[in-house]
Amino acid sequence: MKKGIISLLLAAGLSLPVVAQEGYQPTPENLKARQEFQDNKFGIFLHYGIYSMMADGEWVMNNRNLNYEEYAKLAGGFYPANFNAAEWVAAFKAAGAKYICFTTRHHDGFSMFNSRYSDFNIVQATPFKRDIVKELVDECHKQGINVHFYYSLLDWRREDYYPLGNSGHGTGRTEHGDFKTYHQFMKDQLSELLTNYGKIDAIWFDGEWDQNVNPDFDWGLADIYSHIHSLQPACMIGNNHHKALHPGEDFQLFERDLPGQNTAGYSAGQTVGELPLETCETMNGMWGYKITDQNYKTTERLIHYLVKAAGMNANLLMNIGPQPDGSLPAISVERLKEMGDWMKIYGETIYGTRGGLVPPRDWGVTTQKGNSLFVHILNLKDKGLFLPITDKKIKQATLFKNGEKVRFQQDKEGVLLRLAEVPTDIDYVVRLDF
Ligand code: FHN
Repeated sequence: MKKGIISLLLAAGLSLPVVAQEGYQPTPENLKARQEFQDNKFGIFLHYGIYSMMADGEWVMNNRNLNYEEYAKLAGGFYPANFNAAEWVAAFKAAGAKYICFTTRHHDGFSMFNSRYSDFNIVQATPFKRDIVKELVDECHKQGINVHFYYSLLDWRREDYYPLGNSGHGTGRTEHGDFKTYHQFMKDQLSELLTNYGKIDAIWFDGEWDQNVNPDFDWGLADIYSHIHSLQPACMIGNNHHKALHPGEDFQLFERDLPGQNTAGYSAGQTVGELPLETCETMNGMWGYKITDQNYKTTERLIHYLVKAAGMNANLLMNIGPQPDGSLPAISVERLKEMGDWMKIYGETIYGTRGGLVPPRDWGVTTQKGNSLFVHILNLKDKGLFLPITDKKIKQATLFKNGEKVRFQQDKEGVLLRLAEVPTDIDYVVRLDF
């Protein structure tokens, strides 16, 4: 539903005059964080909130026009008895993920952390009373996984999120307000998130597109971005606005598409920039838990997505929607394990690499590290593969999984790999050393 609205706006060429952090000079710590981020390649996205109890995705409040006062009553029954941060993080780590991105506050306005600035939060408004964000971050720090915070710019509940944008018209709030107080509220909450939880590696904004209907709307992002960078200079900023980068951002986001593609309709106005790239995708079809959505992608498809992202110089942020009781869906845990088994063997061809010198093709992609090029063959019906490598002399070619030599011929037009078999592995990786 929302996808349709966004696509329409993009097609109509509507966009906002966004003034972001002009003249932003990243600190050395921030530049280092960007490199580490690119090296990490694989993160887990988590959409978890009181909407999870409705089991119909994170847009349920908007989609069913739920009155904000009635919706708030969900909080009174939110008691995810099986939430166990240590188990979650261990499962992500076992998958080979190097960071998580957690929804600290989604469009419904509910804060999954303790906040002085809104009592509509997990500690004050639920019988659970535990700060899930704190437990999760502590565990990530303990188990050595980086932490990104998702933070919604748009809000379906507050009056001072005004003027209204595309969404949240049926939630019953009064339609007036002073955006200045909302802006200050976001800054205050970001101060909490960046001072109460130790090192946070990124803030991941979402919802800017909601105001595409109000062409003169100013989000005041320059102020927000410099606020974040002043609190934690290394903390990166990404914003899922589906457009080219704004000044002050440290990485570029893509939704349900690899950089340069636009099959999902979100990336029409988005050129691929120079900064680190990340693409997010769901493991089934929905971000927040949806009881009827058991349409989980196969492990092979998920691995292919990760590999293709790496070959296009991007990270994959793969989403899971935890269940109302706080546990992860069993199928997602199974997928995580299978991805982890694959990463244990092939991680070297993904982590720390950059998109390889041979551009992505239908047969697959290449990744590169130092003097090695990893040829990821994902879809080839023949025993031969031609690579247009003209400026590097190949010293040897080996099959990554067992080190066996791969025959090849190189001339001035490129390299012909002569494989011993038609590849059938999930990812048949040939390593070329220069
Ligand atoms: O509206 C959100 C949606 O609920 C989800 O959070 C995704 C994740 O990329 N972002 C928005 C849609 O673009």
